[in-house]
Amino acid sequence: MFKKILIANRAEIAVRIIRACRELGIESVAVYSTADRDSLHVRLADTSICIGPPPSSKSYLNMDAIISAALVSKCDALHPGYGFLAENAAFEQLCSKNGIVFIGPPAEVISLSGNKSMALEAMRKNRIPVIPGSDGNIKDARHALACARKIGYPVILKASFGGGGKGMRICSNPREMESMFSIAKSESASSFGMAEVYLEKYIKKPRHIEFQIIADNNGDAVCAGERECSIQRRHQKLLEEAPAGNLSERTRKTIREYAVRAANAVNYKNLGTIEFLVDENENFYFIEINSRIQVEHPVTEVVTGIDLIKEQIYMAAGLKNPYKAKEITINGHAIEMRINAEDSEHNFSPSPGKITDCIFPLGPGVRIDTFIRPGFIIPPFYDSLIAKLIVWGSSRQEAVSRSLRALDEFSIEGIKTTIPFQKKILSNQRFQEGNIHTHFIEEQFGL
Ligand code: MV4
Repeated sequence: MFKKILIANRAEIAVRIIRACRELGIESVAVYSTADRDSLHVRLADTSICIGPPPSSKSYLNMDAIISAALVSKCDALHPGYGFLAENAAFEQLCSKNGIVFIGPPAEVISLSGNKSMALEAMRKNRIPVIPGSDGNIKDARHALACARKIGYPVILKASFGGGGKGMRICSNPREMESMFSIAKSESASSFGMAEVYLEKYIKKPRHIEFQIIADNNGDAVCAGERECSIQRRHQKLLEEAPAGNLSERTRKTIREYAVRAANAVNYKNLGTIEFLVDENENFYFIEINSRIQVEHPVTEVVTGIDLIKEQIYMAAGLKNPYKAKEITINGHAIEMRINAEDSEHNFSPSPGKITDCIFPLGPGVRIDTFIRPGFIIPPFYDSLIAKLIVWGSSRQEAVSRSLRALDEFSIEGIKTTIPFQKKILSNQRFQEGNIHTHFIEEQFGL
């Protein structure tokens, strides 16, 4: 087992990983930018090393500084968390070249997961349901028009190296395709450095359900249940749940089997997520693989009792997948509410600054993953997530009522947050009935 792990991240996920290391008796090394000098992960780690000034490019994305910190502190492994370098194949290779175990999938899996059209090709070959679409990247506007005519409008253009909704353009007819195609290519080139785009039939109002994979270095993969991730605003997840509601047991079981097949198709190792879209008739389609631990991993932890960060460390250390032998059971229902430093009553504008006071909800079934405390100053340089409120109930109904109770107790003074908006979501009748899809926020709140 590893003796010392460097956590190449910040904020709540860095705290989360340090806690797992502490419980496993593994020394933790935090890295931080000068803006995070006073952050909780720096305090909790056994050692901490400043890797640069606030801009991510000069700190949390600075591969050389991070590798140097790992070598100087004699770390034998590195956990990338999510975001930053978590899905950077070159960084995984740099870790391996320096004798540092990257706690995540190998470079070839990260690369394939990042190339959406290649990943789709691998799924087609393994007879995993994908959305009808172009066979690989679109060559030119004529090719796009021919594909769209064959599939039938509406269609969606997607950046092959995109993800998270970036570089997506919906076309409802040939005229729109003419203009959208060149826009999609230039957006893809400017956002991702690669202009390749592919095309799919556009699924109206789908649900976005992702399936958790645990795989050992032998490639033995299991599915640890699924998460409903449809409550999004402009492709930013706001609230996630486990298990996905309103899904027949037959469909749930079938997609879980396909998720394992998808992981095996790319020889997946460590933990990752297989994303599916599910339409109103429970037709389901693979859309992409996320080769990292997700922000919303706690809802899976709470309903399965599995510590997913520890599992990442075990799998990276070469242990056998224990869940091949023992059944993973799902107990109850969990909801995660993302608390962002954004003013949800004024167009979600960023609201960094000093937290003059904060009171966290507690009591049965309540978990908070955060790095904030009274007097802490939220820096303006990084993403706005400041806390995750994770609530467990014996049923979805209990999880909803307990979430509303917890949100009423949750107070953060000095900055604006998304707490008021989370209360609106949880109080919404359609939400409480479980009648949700990816356009729920748009439809119910006009956002
Ligand atoms: C789609 C889709 C509908 N049809 N593909 C969004 C990001 C990435 N994970 C895949 N996504 C989608 N792909 C087809 N063919 C719907 C989504 C989608 C979505 C689209 C618009 C607004 C919000 C969305 C939230 C989740 C998924």
